[in-house]
Amino acid sequence: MRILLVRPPRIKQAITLSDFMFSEPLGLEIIYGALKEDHEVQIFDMMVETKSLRAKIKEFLPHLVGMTSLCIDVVKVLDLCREAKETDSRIITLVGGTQAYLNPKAFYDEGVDHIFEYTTKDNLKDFFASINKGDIHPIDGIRSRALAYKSTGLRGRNEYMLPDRGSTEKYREEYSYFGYKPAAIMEFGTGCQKVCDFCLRWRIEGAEEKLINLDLTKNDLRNIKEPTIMFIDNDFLCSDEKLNTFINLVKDLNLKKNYIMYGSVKGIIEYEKYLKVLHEIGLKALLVGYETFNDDELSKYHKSSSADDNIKTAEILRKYGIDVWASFMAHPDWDKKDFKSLRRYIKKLKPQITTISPLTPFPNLPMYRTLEDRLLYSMEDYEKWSFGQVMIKPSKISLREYYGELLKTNLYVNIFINKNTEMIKKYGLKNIYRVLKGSIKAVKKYKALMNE
Ligand code: B12
Repeated sequence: MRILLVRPPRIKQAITLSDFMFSEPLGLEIIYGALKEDHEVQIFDMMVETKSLRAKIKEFLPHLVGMTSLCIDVVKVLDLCREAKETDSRIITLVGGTQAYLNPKAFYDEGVDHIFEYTTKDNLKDFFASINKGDIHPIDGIRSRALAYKSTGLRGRNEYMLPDRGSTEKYREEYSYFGYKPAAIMEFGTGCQKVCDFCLRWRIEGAEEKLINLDLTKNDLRNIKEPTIMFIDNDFLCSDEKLNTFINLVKDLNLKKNYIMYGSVKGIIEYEKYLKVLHEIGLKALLVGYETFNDDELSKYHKSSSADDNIKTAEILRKYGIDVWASFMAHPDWDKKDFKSLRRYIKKLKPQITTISPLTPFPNLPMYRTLEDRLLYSMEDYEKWSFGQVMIKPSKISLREYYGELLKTNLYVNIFINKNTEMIKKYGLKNIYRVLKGSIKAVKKYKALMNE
């Protein structure tokens, strides 16, 4: 069979990182790797492509079109599935990805034949056997239109299989991670035991931290040509076993690369003893969720760290020369004084990059129920659920003032606190220009929202 795997384009009106950076479609590379033996497969990355899906279908003539999805992509994915069928009515359409896992119902639509709620080697095999026979029957993890999208009832998780990095060869120069371009992404271990209340990520992968099969990881590391790897693991600093395995692997394979990882405050404090060697072997930056300056909020969010732990973490990372890309969440009950306290707090922490997003109670989270009556948009306004747009009505200041404070704080901390000359030296003028250009787009979107 000829199979076209598609990543939808940037949603221009949504507030997203992709205004200045986007990385490879790892999920599609995994699917490509799993199918390439038996099928003719291509990836069509619409984050990079300028051609339309229609034109690509006319050229490649696929039997099957598979789309990946994130929360903000729903409307676009449905449009593209319909476009595929309009171009050739025989095409079978599939949808997978994070949004299909978290909210498969969003894709119940006449344009979508099968929804992969989760994907494994086994359900892919069963699926293609059933398609070949023309016999659609219930398969774990798959909801089919012909069966009224009914699930078999068995819950499961996505399987990390070996991605085929060559499948995106022609796009790879475009993939970046903040100041690093080109950059690859990969996963070393799944799950997160921290189970923070606001976080979707452990809900996707589970609360148990597990290493991915070491042979698979070795193979994957050998295949990556880019000088920078961003590890998407929820918290890389989570066990002695994981850290020792990683350090030994990098040394054994004699890898000389830059690494970027997510690290929790708790993990950085607990596993400080590894930071010196991690830095020596290439760790350049940790993405740290400090979240807030306020201990009450940290405890309500079920964070296992305090505002003082955040300060301690910043000092530790400074000592080892590891950059901090910090993230914070603005609570909808904040007033101007709270934003001021946050700015003062960030001045103490001095991260190299800071993002401040409004707290987003995604519909799967327990906090959704408690904030539901203050929602500014409905669950079906998919493009708004970007984690960048204010979703809950602020209680102390107007929405306009709230956006104003978010904008002011983001600009203040990134222009005045971050050392911009140091950034140019680290990432080069071209990368700083790219990030700056994207940030200006984001500022414009915020300004438009202020005036809505
Ligand atoms: C890497 C990453 C990115 C990358 C690339 C994502 C991509 N796939 O294109 C970049 C940096 C571009 C990115 C951007 C954003 N991201 Co992001 N990102 C992640 C991260 C850290 C890992 C995702 C990943 O690669 N997982 C590993 C792969 C292997 O899993 P997967 O894609 O689900 O694929 C598996 C299956 O789903 C299946 N599959 C996938 N596609 C398909 C298709 C078919 C046909 C089939 C059969 C199967 C299949 O195959 C794989 C089997 O293992 C997650 C957090 C996390 N740990 O999940 C957040 C996450 C997915 N991102 C999120 C968000 C919100 C965003 C942004 C909107 C943030 C923003 N405001 O900028 C933007 C949107 C970008 C855009 N479209 O404009 C949310 C999504 C929430 C949701 N409900 O969808 C997450 C969960 C983080 C969070 N906030 O909790 N992101």
